[in-house]
Amino acid sequence: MSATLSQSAHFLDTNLPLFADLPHKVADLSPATVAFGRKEMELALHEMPGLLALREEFGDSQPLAGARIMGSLHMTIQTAVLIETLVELGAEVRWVSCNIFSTQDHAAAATVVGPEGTFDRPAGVSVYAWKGESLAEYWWCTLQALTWPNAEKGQNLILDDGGDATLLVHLGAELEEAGKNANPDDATSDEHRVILETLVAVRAEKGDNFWRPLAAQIRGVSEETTTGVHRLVERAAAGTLRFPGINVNDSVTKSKFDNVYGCRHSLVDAVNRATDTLVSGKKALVVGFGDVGKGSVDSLRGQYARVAIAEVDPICALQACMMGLDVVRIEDVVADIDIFCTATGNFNIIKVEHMLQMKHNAIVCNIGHFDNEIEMAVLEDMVKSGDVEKIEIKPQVHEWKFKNTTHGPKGGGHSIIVLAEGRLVNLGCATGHPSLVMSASFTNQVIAQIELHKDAESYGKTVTTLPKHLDEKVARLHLDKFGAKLTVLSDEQAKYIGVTPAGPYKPEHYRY
Ligand code: NAD
Ligand code: 3DD
Repeated sequence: MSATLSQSAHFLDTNLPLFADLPHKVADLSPATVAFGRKEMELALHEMPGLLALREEFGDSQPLAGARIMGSLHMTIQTAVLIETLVELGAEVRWVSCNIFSTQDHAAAATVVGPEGTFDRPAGVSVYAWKGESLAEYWWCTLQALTWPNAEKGQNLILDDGGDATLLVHLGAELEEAGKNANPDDATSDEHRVILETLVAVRAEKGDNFWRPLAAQIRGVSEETTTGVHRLVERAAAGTLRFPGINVNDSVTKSKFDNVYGCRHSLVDAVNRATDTLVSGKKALVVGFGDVGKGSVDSLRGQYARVAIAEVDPICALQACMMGLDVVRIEDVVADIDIFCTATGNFNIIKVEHMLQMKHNAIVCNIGHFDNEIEMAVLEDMVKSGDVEKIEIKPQVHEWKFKNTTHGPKGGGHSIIVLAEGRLVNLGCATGHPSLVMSASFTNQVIAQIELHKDAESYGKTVTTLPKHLDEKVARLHLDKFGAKLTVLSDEQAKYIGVTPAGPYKPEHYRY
């Protein structure tokens, strides 16, 4: 790596200066890794017609000229194609992953080098991401991507997935406005402590006016996922949102495709790659039967697992009944389940009290955004207390062996197999959703970024979704890939159902 490290203090256990002035930091920039990433991006682009179409439609007009985008979204091959689409439309971009396990290192490498660069003369985008980051490294990466070479020309847009980048900017600015410093002793989790330590370290190095000027340049954020949207809506309701947010998740062509069909593809992929355990015939419990839960159930049923669900929402529960699924409570079935998967976006779904009752070698995973769906922090504490032994089988696959239960082999302690340390399993143990599914999500993202760059100030401090005609445009862009032929509505028919022949074809309140 040619860049020299600055001399500022090292940050926590990263062995890296807090402000490293590095143009990028990825796992491996070797020619073979770069070439592998580039080839897979080439294959992916062919499966991402929406992004290809936007490059063709807007390549000349450069609608993102002047946009400086900081992205915090899983650094995968599909995201690499998204990034290069943003660049082709005129944007400057800096990027991190939004999860410590989801980076595909060859995607990061190819993105840093870019289409015109070489491994020894990278000419792509500043990426700070590698698979297997520590929590401190994760937040160090986020800080690097937020720190542009010229602070007066920092990011003016954020593209977020889960809201971590938006969170750090808001917390930093709020503390400065209150004339306060963060206090790591206020932390409610290991990750929260790292966030507070990050803020303390920044203040020590940059003083008390680092975050406010940075936040003031940001005109808006487009948010990828359900949990991130929840965080934005909470801030908007509390009056603390500093810039408008576009809720990409609730474009129909995102959540009813990515969240459903993406998880249908990638959950069983992850379970297979991680464990090689037969899924057919096994008893599986999916907790949460929303979009992700529906896709996850189909994924496991596709391998003929016997799937039940747990839900709190009677409508989703009734939908499950109509699909021939048992609707159960976890505590009633926990001893009988072979594969557990949480998909709620909530927390403390699978508790240690459940784990203590699980079958020997039951598989436990989460496909929601954060790791707190499974009580991982309590499990980690039991390692410290000697009640549980954590055994790495391979990266992102661990046996957690309970010392004091008696239903394990020969009456000894039983074990459970936890995937991706409770973090989203399809990106930690596999490669996430396929390109054609992510194409729809990311076409919405690019449209949202163009919209914010054009008109953010008109949105106020609100959270909005893209209009339906753009949702339908995204769908149209993907039909040819399936050889789908749309029927054309006659004027009379359009009038009869109260729409125009060109659409939109549904009222705003329509539920797909
Ligand atoms: P959703 O709101 O459609 O579904 C979540 C469901 O969980 C709801 O039906 C809710 O009633 C249920 N639920 C909440 N608390 C529960 C509890 N204690 N017990 C049982 N059920 C409970 O949300 P979604 O779009 O399905 O997303 C779920 C999570 O997955 C979010 O964190 C989202 O960000 C994430 N996500 C992950 C991926 C991925 O690739 N891994 C993709 C999209 C979204
Ligand atoms: N997500 C799943 N697969 C992905 C991939 N291949 N690249 C990037 C992100 C990917 C997560 C998305 O589904 C995100 O939209 C979310 O979590 O909602």
